[in-house]
Amino acid sequence: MYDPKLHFQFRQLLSEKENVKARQEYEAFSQRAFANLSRIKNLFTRLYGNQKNWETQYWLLMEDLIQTFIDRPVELRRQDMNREADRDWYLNEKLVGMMLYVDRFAGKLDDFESKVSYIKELGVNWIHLMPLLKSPEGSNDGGYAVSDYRAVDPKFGSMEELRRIADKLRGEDMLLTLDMVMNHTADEHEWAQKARSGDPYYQDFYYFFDNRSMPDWYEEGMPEVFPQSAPGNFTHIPELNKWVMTVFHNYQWDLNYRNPIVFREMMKILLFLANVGVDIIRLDAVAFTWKIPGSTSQNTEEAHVILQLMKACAEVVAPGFAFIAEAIVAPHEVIRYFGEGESYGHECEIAYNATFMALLWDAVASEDTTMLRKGAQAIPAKPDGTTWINYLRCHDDIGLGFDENILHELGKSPYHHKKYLVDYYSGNFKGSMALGAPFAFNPKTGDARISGSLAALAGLERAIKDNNSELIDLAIQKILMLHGIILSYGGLPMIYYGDEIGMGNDHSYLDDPDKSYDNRWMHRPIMDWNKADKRVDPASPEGRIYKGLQKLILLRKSSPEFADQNSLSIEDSGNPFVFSFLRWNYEGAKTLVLSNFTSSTHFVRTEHLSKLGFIPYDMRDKLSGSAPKFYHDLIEIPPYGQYWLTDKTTFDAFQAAEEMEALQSQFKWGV
Ligand code: OTU
Repeated sequence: MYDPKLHFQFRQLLSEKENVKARQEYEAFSQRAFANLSRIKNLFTRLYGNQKNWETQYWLLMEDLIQTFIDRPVELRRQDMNREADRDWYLNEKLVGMMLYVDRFAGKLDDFESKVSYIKELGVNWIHLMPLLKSPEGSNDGGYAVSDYRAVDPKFGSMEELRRIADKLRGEDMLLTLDMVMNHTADEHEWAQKARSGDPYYQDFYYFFDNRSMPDWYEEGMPEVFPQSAPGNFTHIPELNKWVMTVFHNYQWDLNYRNPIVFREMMKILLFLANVGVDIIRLDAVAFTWKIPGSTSQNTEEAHVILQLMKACAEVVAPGFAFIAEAIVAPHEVIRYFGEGESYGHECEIAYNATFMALLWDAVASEDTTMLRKGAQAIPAKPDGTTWINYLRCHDDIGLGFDENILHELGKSPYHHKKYLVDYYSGNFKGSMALGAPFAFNPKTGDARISGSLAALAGLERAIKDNNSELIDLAIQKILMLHGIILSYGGLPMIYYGDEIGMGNDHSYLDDPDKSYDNRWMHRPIMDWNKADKRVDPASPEGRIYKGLQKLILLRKSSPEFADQNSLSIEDSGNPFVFSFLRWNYEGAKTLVLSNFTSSTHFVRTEHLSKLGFIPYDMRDKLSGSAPKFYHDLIEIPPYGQYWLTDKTTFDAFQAAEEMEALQSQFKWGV
């Protein structure tokens, strides 16, 4: 809707600041603003329209947008204009991510710079640096408790160094992701300290209560995130004799987004990070940002409006800046983070496919893909132009919230099945080779999640300890097969650092009182560079995984049908041990991915391929470069084996692309 007064006032604000030298960029900025102003106003009034000061706050927000645009470096403004014209920049098959902790992976930011070549050698071109903004010295939840959003923690280096790395990555056509911890600050943040010293202005930045009556009401509906290490959702502040809301740890104070000043402050920080040169921001704990007493206080309508408003503002200032929703919630809830109604496709462009990740682990433990197939098929369709992050492991635990209807249908009891998975991955089940551990056991609900590195959960760590070469082979196959899935499935693959060389659990956290209460640290290893050096030895487990993964990445990048055009169909292979899905693009390329989830050989009828329009005996497997193995009218898939099957035309184009890709993957910086 066109609102003449709104446009007039915005023009006024802008003209006071306008810099004639960048006329073209300002023109583009105003056009984007005019296209979005009424939506921004509408979203803002939905959250704050009932407050006395809403109009003042609204105009201050407009000024913030103009100021952050003025502050936006010119290269980024130009990049915005290109990206706006081509939204494919975050959807394409060339993108492969890795997430890592700067300190645990390399040391300081400087040291990290010298390790970028290692990452790039693998084929990764998108890096998620785990939290590195200033955070308290003791417990800080791996940096997810921020005390200053505008400073890099000195233990990593400086903001200047971060900016330099962002520039260098851009020069290498690599993308950068950082976290925006938007639900809470550290109790050492300036706002929290002022609140603690009694300042009511800053107490209003958080959820403060004089007694237990409101907190008790909230508690009725709110689950506990860390029932063992941080029970309850409130913390008593003795010097004030007040209660403050702390959904995560007691040192992470939940921000009160009912206060429009909090929204504005966080919006400015978000755009500040965009201006540092972050391409894709991971918005942490987005499901939690708006609390309603008596409810779970997750996935509230207002939590979505906050994101939609943030997106609308970012679309004006920095349209080449994408959002990842970190919402580890049920599929029908996750899907809402891509935007609904008038904001359809305009909330977060990217979300973690946590359900798919957990289903993969379910299939590994069960040696059966029925649940995986049904569960993945039940994930609702998402808007065009949005995409998933597909991953196997990350710094968090694996949650096991499966669709109970599907479990029932398969004759499984949700309670017993979850218990089976936790026991299996903790190595407490006969025949299990896993070395993980239960995380966040809640005696009240019987709920638990799983910790452990990929190599620990997949049985590699144990097989190496036992020096069992047959089991080592199987575990490596399994690890590559799983990576082959996230690299070909619809979305963006995100590799977890250390997994590329099969790093096992790291128990050193137990000696650190600021970490020992949280066993997620077991799968946040300190990188072992001697182990990484073995990647050049093709006979070592490290070499087999690294080389295998490197090849999978190269082949993904040469397969345009793996770009996410909402072009994924999960099929029934006719064999419960074999997971099957079809990928295609609108230029006619298509690939069928078949994966054997068991330690024995399995077969799929050629009929499965012909039904999908393929001519079975003409098909080629991209992974081996040859035809698949036939046995009469069956295709044979070895233990934990995988095929990327395609027709001859797609295959020929693919081989040409592969050569090109191999040529292009050279590293420029540092020369
Ligand atoms: C996120 O976690 C982070 O990934 C965790 O590392 C942090 O501890 C947490 O936020 C607090 O900042 O909020 O939307 O282990 O899956 O807490 C889900 C549980 C989150 C995590 C969950 C998650």
